[in-house]
Amino acid sequence: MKIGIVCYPTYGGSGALAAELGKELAKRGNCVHFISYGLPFRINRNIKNVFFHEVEVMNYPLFRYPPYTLSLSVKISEIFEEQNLDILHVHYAMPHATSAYLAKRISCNTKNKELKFITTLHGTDITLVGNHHSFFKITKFSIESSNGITAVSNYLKDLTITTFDIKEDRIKVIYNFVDTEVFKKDFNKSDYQRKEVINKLIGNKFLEKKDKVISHISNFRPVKNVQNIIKAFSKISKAISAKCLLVGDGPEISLCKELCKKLGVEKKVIFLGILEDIKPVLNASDLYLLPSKSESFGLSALEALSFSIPVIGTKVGGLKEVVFNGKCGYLINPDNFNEIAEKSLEILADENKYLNMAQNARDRALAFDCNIIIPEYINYYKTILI
Ligand code: GMT
Repeated sequence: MKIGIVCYPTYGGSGALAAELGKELAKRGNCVHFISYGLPFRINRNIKNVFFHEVEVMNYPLFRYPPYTLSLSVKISEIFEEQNLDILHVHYAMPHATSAYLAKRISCNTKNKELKFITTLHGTDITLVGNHHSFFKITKFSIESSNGITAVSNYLKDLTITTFDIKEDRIKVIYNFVDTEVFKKDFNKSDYQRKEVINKLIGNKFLEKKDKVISHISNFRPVKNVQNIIKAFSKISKAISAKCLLVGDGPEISLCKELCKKLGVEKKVIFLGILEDIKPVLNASDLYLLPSKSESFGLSALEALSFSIPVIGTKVGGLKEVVFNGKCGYLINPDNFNEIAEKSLEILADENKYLNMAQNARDRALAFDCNIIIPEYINYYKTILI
């Protein structure tokens, strides 16, 4: 198949998922055309069957806000016609589903083939952005105009139905996935050798042999609740020898750095910024924290589970469909950083419990392996194309 993928190229779950999906589809012999304003962050230019088409955004003194949605619509319709795409898959409703709808209408007039598009709802496009009154009607319209709709969890499907009054049978749940053969702890290396890879990256001996390593990866938006990770870590590091690796960048990063200083943990927490490859971080980690205020699935938690890392995540949203409470980690109230600290210590201080949870984590991730989930997408494309 020739498949167009529209996504945000920046650091975030929907872009990561779209990039991984494109690579998996390409591996299976499909031609994948990414359309975005930048190269998606997990894609490089030398992948077989993967192409990238940049959307040029024109600026003009009259425009206070350049109309990206329109430029994207035109680019989609051009690529659809030039490449003879079979299907378009847009990730994140806002404004991608709207642009896809416009492209479909544009191409109806110029080509005899109809552009069919699928919209995947990822989370904040429903929970925070798309439901804002200034976007509500266009989000509902664009979702309903899609030929197919997928949601990344049952939680998100139900929320979309109640928020936008979408018919239940129009939304298919297809979970996030992970390549468990690639996202896998390297047990051929010792704990310390895995830490040394991070020390090399940083350029000093930040991680010591005795340290327990706690990590978190995100775009540091308020919804990610990173400040509660730091508050919890401050308590954990008083009880055991521990270090914290924070990956990513975003609006709350300065606040988080200040908080580290205020709590006196600035030498034990390192901000690694945006990393192309997060695998070395997960390879060196003992525990992963994701206490978001809302999380529709939690792709980064799944990637951690795949590295046999227990996860402490939020009770709120779809993470409970991924992390089984008490088995491969714990689900907590995101406002309660004391609980994050208590549960972290409970897991890290008891070796038998830790090993059991680490094994359960890996087993849980196997249920979301790409070889299980990618065929679900391919079959869905086929049903939409009938
Ligand atoms: O907030 C983010 O992490 C970014 C966001 C996005 O849309 O880029 O991620 C969402 O999509 C991921 C992939 O489907 C999900 O695993 C995340 O749970 C979801 N984030 C939220 O719901 C906050």
